[in-house]
Amino acid sequence: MNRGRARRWATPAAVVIAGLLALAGCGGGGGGGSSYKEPKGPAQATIDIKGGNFFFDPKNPQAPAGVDAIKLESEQGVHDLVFDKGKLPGFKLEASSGKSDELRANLKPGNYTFFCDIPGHREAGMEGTLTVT
Ligand SMILES: [Cu+2]
Repeated sequence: MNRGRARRWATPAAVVIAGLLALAGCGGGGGGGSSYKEPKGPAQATIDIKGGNFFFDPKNPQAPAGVDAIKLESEQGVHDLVFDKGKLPGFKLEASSGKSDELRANLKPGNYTFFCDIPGHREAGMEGTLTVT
């Protein structure tokens, strides 16, 4: 009668597996953190945006649809660049004076509102719209 014994072993194993699955499920769920995944492939164009106190230049850049590089260069002060309304979640460029930051993004046709999310900067004028065609 080894069957009864085998059953007894099977139960704890199933519990452990179920527990592992539950853990994996918890950890995998997206919390909208700072992880941004760049698309594969080379950028077909680079969108150069300068930031300063308190402006973006150009304020309304244009770009072709597809994979583009977006570059933020700070002329003065520390600034960042994020997109509004859930577009490109996790995307964030940050640059201090004289430095630059760059990431690739897969852009679809449409308007992308971007801004500097350092408190007060957007209100002071650090906001723009990227038009993708
Ligand atoms: Cu700023």
